[in-house]
Amino acid sequence: MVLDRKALLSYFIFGTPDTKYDPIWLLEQAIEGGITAYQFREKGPGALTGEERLALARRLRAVARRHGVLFFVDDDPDLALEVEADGVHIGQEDESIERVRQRVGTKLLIGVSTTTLEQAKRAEAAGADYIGAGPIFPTQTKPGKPPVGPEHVARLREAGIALPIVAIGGITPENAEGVMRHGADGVAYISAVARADEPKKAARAITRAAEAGLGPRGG
Ligand code: 3NM
Repeated sequence: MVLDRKALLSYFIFGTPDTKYDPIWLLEQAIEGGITAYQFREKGPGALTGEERLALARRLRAVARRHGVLFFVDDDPDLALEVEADGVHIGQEDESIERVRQRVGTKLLIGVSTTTLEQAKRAEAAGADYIGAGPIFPTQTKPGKPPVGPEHVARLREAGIALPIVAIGGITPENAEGVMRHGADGVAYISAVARADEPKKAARAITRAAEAGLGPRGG
């Protein structure tokens, strides 16, 4: 499928370990708040496995489809194919982009997590459809990696990276607009919505901030 980069504007990610809420309710709330993409990332202590994981992925996929929200699966091309996701997202430690592309062909979009310019260049050359860039700010959700700061996004653009860039790591309604102004196509976030007291409100705030930072772009 062809990726419209506008669909990456407000990219919510979560799995059951990231939230106290019912996952179906949470995704519906976030969609009402205006998110444009969702990634199923069932990772960490207490994460579902096997049939339970597959069943939840199917239910969330159906919700996303009903509302025209892009649906990605983290780190599992087979599951992504099984539930007919729009795409699969892979990290630097996961299978190579080339191998994943061989497996999924053009059925699925491929997103790749990157921290450095070199990784971004490699992802672009290998045929990724978008890159995640981060962690932009300090984050508890994926500890251990020093943040690269919002200027990193501008550096990627200055270096000629043309792929859609989704900024991730410590994104909040307060900082999303500024990150977008550095040249990102979207912001991706877990805690800001999955752990919010009012997820719909949080999703709305972060989406509006991202829109404000997108501004009138050429092309
Ligand atoms: N990937 P929060 S940072 C899943 O830098 C993930 O590639 C990152 O969670 C990267 O919005 C991150 O709670 C965690 O900070 C994002």
